[in-house]
Amino acid sequence: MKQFLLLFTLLISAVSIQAQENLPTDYLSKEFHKGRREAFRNLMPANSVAVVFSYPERVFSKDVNYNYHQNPDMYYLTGYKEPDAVLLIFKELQGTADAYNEVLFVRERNASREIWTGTRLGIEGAKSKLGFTTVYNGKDFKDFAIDFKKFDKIIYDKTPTDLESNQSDFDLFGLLQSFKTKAGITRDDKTSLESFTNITNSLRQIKTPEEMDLMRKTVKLSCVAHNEVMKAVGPDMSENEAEGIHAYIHRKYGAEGEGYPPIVGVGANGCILHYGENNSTKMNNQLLLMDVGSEYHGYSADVTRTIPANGKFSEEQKAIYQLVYDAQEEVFKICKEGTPIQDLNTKSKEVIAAGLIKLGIIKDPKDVRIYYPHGCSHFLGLDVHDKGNYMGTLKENMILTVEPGIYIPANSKCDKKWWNIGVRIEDDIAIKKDSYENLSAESPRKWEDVEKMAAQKSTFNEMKFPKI
Ligand SMILES: [Mn+2]
Repeated sequence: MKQFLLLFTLLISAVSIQAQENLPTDYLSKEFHKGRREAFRNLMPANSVAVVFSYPERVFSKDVNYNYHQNPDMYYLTGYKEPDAVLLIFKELQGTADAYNEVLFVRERNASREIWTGTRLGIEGAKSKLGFTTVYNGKDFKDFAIDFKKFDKIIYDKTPTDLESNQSDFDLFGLLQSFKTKAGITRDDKTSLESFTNITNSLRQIKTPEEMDLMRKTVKLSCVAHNEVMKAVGPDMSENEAEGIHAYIHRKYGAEGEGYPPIVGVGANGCILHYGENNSTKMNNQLLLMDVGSEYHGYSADVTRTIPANGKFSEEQKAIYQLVYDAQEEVFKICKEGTPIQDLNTKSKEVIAAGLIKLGIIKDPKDVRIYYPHGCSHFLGLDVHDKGNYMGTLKENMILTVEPGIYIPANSKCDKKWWNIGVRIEDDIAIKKDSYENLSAESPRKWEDVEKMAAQKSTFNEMKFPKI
């Protein structure tokens, strides 16, 4: 038995050593996360504590979970990527002997579980890799000596209400229960939730230089993917194959995956805003709308390109495409520090309304919302629809999308020559003092340039796979 245990231990240490090899070298540093906690603390009111939980694990089917995705706020403030964790940030130093102003409770190491689900960071890892000094296992949270009631404010985010305990009182369900019991919370306090939202909005809407590097990378490799797909698509390709090429290129360049479920739709499908089935087996001569962005070290790109599947825009497709392009160009002109964020949407609606009237598709500018029902811009970062204050003005180092669109489904009240044309062009913009930088400029937007890119030879068309 002893020998078995020894072998078992050796096996586990071999597994954990191996798992640490050949990791990416450009993850956010522990200094970054520490700096974000400092910035968060600076915005907290006197005598307050903030409580941040990991996101729950979610079921894909029966006993199989979705790939785990951390709560972006937890990742931003700690770099911790595992479930069942809670972070406490204190405005003032706590305790006397070993005073602390932050505590992280992590998943306990567990050799037999780690064989199944991978190496856990544990207390030591959270200290050495994430730079925390005060770290405990989740199971210690319940009895952790903290009197939440002594604080003037407890700052926390909305928590999930549909969890069931799956093992013990130190999974997320248990951590939440302990928190609410210790803090005497029976109903969420609105001002606590608002404080959390306000602080994380104001931090996450401005990107630090480290975040800017990751954003450039995720947007750039998404553009490379769009360009390769433009070259590869043809009337006989399926939506799903086009999505697969995007995914392949994202991963080839180091992305973890996609920042949101990819939208790859031809013709009528391109007119469905959050189309996700991507199951049309052929594209024929329709327009292909692709809203696909990678996630790189937590940061999401959000790029949309619309291309003719056969490589050439028809006159009607071109007219709609050009109008969307013009709207985007007009919005770019006001992308600089000081512009009210709502103006981006207003400007894009104005241009598209005037254009649709000119083409005879609508008569009343108010009807623009029939064919352009969504907003023009959102913040972009750890979330594809990132946190930020939408009622404020543009500030340096914000990153937003500019994404006007026109969608004319079949049976719309206009000439049927326009039916089933759906166009969106979406770029990711970094705001500067007097201007902007288009991070997604590498993928063509002008219709002439799109046709040129589509006419290029594709590596993917040269590849030979067995017939099945
Ligand atoms: Mn978007």
